[in-house]
Amino acid sequence: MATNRTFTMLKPDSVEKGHIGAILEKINASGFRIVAMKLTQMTTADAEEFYAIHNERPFFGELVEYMTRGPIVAAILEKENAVEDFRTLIGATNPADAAEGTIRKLYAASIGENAVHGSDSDENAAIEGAFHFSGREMF
Ligand code: IDP
Ligand code: MG
Repeated sequence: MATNRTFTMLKPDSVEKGHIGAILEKINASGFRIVAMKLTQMTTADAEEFYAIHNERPFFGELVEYMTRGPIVAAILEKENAVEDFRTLIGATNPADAAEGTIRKLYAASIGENAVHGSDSDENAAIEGAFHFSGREMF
């Protein structure tokens, strides 16, 4: 059953470039309610666990390095059809392939440094949300 929730991270490049406000504005304007949110920094162990599914990929080391180099904004978002609609809002993994007006088209530099994360299923949204937040931090 769809939970109507998804999980996102505004990745270190978005925080470094001062894009937090603009990206959150776009998320709110697209009808998502913020259920939980915090500025935090992932440790190497955190990033290795969060992205464990990619640990055999050639870019894994680069990905862990990137995701731990500075703070991120982690958030749980709520909207009808949240997972799919948020993936549409962020655009393709590679910003070169992302549709006009999507967050990655607007703010991502490359396939590696691509500004935002969005969960790819309801199941992963629940796992990823629970990775970053306790029940008491959700509204
Ligand atoms: P997604 O974030 O659009 O779901 P995934 O394929 O799940 O994309 O990859 C997770 C993250 O790993 C991407 O968002 C990106 O930061 C990084 N990544 C994916 N493919 C590459 C690549 O070919 N080179 C470098 N980094 C990559
Ligand atoms: Mg993914």
